[in-house]
This record gives sequence, structure tokens and C-alpha cells, in this order.
Amino acid sequence: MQVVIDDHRLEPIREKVEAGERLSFEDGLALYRSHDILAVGYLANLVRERKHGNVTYFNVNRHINPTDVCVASCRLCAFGKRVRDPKAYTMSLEEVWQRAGEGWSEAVTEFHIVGGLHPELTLDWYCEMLRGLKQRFPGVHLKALTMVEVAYLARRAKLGVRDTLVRLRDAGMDSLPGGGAEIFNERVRRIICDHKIDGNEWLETARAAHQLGLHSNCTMLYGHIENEEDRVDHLARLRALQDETASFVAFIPLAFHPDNTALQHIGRTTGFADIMNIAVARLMLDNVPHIKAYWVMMTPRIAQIALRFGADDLDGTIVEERIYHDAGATTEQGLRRAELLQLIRKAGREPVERDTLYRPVERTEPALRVVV
Ligand code: V47
Repeated sequence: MQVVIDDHRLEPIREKVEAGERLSFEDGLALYRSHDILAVGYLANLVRERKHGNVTYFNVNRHINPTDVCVASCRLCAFGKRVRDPKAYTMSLEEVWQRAGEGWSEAVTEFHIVGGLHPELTLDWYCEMLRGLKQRFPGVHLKALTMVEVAYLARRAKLGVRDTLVRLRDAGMDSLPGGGAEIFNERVRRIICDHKIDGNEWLETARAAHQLGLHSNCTMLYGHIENEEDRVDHLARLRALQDETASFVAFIPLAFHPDNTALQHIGRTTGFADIMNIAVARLMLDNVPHIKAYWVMMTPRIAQIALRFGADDLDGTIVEERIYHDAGATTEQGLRRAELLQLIRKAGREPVERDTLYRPVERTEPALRVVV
């Protein structure tokens, strides 16, 4: 089927996509600068269906944020609090383990664990937390700690990043989430998150994790002060590392939520921008297997549309989300498995429950027992 492309600057890109050729930096810019969302979406969907057919993935997971205390004070963030802030919280190890169990009724296959950069919690504390979770929930995959948290723990423990990762892996870390990447460009980073590791350090930490055999996700935060060049540069740098390690499993474009942040004057992203970021990512990141439409951030309604514009994954049940809700997200805290199935089916896609590494999970209803 030939789709009409209104924006004729996209014709050379269509030819490349149809021939399975890699897109250039300039192609990325042309995609972002186009308003022909149907043409960009058509091309992204072509790649998405080539890779995954009609399947859309989701998982049954639970987010755990052990602390919101953070020394970084990023302007982009509403979650992090100063250690002396009366509203700040830090869970005890017992509380983390107990909180983890509260999602158990739906047979969770993944704990997604991220938090602030706490000035007192040690690497040993995190190792103990992971060991305790593994002991209590041996079948659950621990997707834990962003590159930013790992680099911070390494610095505080006076260890190299590699040795820190070895300690965490031996304690039970199975993979790493994709957060903290934001935008790699230094000018942007100095404004939105000046006290955390720079873009090169984020990529170096990811490389070290991948070299140890750990998979991870990757993200990009858009809709603040970055421009199209910054976004394409970010995607190109992720793509270059992926050429080397092939260990990024999924990419998640994250829409900036301004409420309660120091960048509150910036408006929210539009549905148009959210869909375009999914589509352009699918087209530029030809070597990253999965593109996630994170429903908490996009709303289930837009995430569902994204399944026809390049995304093949909706993320999960989540149960309890704090980072986006502190920044004004109005979505639910979590969704039930049945609701995810419904969203996917109503988009005409075939739902497949996956584990963190995208292996299918089979359930025997009604116990929702994991049999993989
Ligand atoms: O690292 C923080 C971003 C990330 C705000 O790997 C904000 O499967 C928008 O990384 N507005 C955390 N974004 C979320 C994240 C994630 C989510 C879902 C799945 C996975 C995965 C990873 O959220 C942070 C930061 O980049 N963030 N504050 C804000 N105000």
C-alpha cells in the first residue's frame, strides 16, 4: 500500500525505511521538523510491524522507590527532596521488602526499583536490599538502580563503576532501568540537572553494565528546553553504544512534567509531541528492539494510539508510581492486568505478557501463576 506523504522532504526517508537502511542525523531532524504525523507514523509503524508483527507487550510489575531523598536537586524533578525536608521519606529495609509484597497478588514478575541519591544509604545497604528481595521473591526480576544511582554509589564507596556493578549483580540486580539519561547535551544538562553525572558518564556506566552481561533500558526526557538537534544527538549516541553492546532492551521517551519543579513555567507536552517522539525513536533507533509507550507518562489514551505509531510495549501494572505523580501526572497509580489487555486489544493488537527481557509469560487463570 502506498501512503500519501504530504511532506515531500520525507520522500528520501521513506525510500531508506522501505529499503531497511539506517537514517542519518539530518533524517532525524527532518522527521522532527515535519508536521506530517501520519507519514512519520506510517514509516514508524512499518518498522514496528517488521520487528514485532501485531504483538504488543506488557508486563506485570511493581515500582518501588525506597527513598525520595536526593542530593542532586535537579530542576527537572519534583520527586527528590533534601535530607532534612520534613516531607522526605526513606524506607527501612523491612519496609522495602514489605512494600514489595503488596503487589504480589497479581503475580508480579518484575520489581522496578529507583530512588534519589541518598547521602547516607551505602552500597552495602543496597546490596542487602537486593539480597532480601531475592530471598523473599526468588522468581521476580530485579530491574534496579539507574546509571546515575550506580555512579553515585560507586563514588561514595570509592570503588570503580565496574566493581560496584559486580557487587550489585552478585547481590541480585538482574538488569537496570533506563532513567537518568535525560538529554546528553551539556548545555541542556547544565540547566535541567547540573549535579548529576554527565552524558558521557551515563553512557560509560551503561557500557560497563552491558560488558558485565547486564541488560538495561534507555530513555530520553523531552519537552523542556532541548531542541531537535539535542534530541537527535541523544538518539544517535544511544544508537552508537547499542551498535557496540546490543544490550539495550527498550527505549522509553519520557515527556517532561513541569508541576512542582523549578521549570514549572514550561508547559506540558502535547499529544502530537508525544506521538512524534515515539515514531522518530522507532525510526532512528533501528538497533533497539523495543519502544515503550509508558502509559503513566503519556496517559493510557495516547499510549494506546502510540501502538500504531511505532510503540510495541505499554510497560506494566506499576501499582504505585511516585516520580510522575509528584510532577503533576493525573493518570492512575497503576493499572490492572485486565485493563492493559483491554487497551491493547481495542487497538487491534495482540497482547503478550512478557518478563523484563521480553520472554513470554504464561498464566493459568485465575491464579495468575507464572509458569516460565
Ligand atoms: O530518570 C523525573 C524522569 C525518570 C520528571 O526503564 C521526569 O523500564 C518527567 O526512567 N517529568 C524515571 N520526567 C522514569 C524512568 C522509567 C519509567 C518507566 C520505565 C522505565 C524502564 C524507566 O523520569 C527519571 C527522569 O528521567 N523524570 N522527573 C518530571 N518532572
